[in-house]
Amino acid sequence: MLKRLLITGAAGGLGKLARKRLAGMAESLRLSDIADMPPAGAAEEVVACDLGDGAAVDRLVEGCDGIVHLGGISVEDRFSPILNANIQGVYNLYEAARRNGSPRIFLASSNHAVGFHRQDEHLDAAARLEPDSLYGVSKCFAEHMARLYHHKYGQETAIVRIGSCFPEPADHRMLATWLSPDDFVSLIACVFRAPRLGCPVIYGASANDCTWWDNSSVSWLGWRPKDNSEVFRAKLDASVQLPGRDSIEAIYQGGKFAAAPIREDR
Ligand code: NAI
Ligand code: 15L
Repeated sequence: MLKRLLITGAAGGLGKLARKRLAGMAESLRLSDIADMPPAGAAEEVVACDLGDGAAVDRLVEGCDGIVHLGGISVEDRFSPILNANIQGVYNLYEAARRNGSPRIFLASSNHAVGFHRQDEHLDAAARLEPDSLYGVSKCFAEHMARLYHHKYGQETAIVRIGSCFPEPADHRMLATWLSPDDFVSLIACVFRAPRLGCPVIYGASANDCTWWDNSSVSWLGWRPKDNSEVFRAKLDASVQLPGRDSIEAIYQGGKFAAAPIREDR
């Protein structure tokens, strides 16, 4: 069992889920975000921290033997907030980890690091990075930081290209990208249970019939997702309109992110 597991982004959607579901994985949880969080319960610490503040991130990581890194800008945005949270923030996290015993990291990357691959392509861990947004570019940066610190310092990171982790898929694209909350939690458990991790790329998707991604290179991890988005297909057919067949949204894996213009930084 871990002694102290740090969860960044603890006020966010996945952070709240992790707070609730990961309590049994560590003697205590250190929960951090820039946004307000409910007060600490038993075996919890709540620490406000801007990931862009290097000294604060150093203090945050000190004394932790595992990190679930969920904090940051989680959708397309202007460059400056992405720069602070996802680029400076990830640099700060890896430097803090280097100075504090290299705790294992579960890194929330995103399918948008490869979102400009077409929906008729099948991707494995060796797929070329093809970001579909500034957000996607920041996730490529994070993945490269993980690789760099692995090669230089042996830092272990699970680079998880999360698909769409929500209670249900919200549109037809998510039939391929959906990651159920239960499968998300079981993946984190596998990552911290593995005797040796290295720095693998893992696609965070459930056992969906419709799939674009191949996790065979990490079968050794023992993660066996259980849920399947197919159970939601009829509901989506009845309630959600399909995008035009020739639209960018329908062609590329990143969907709307691939179609969105770059936002000016003003
Ligand atoms: P979210 O937006 O709900 O949570 C992100 C949290 O990070 C927020 O609570 C926010 O306050 C915090 N944050 C933002 N800037 C910060 C800063 N400068 N310093 C400290 N904290 C900051 O996002 P969600 O859905 O919970 O996603 C968590 C992570 O997983 C994100 O890194 C996201 O990119 C990634 N991800 C999520 C997917 C999903 O389906 N939910 C899919 C792919 C990736
Ligand atoms: C992401 O990276 C986002 O964080 C999440 O909010 C969803 O938009 C998800 O990708 C997706 O592609 O559905």
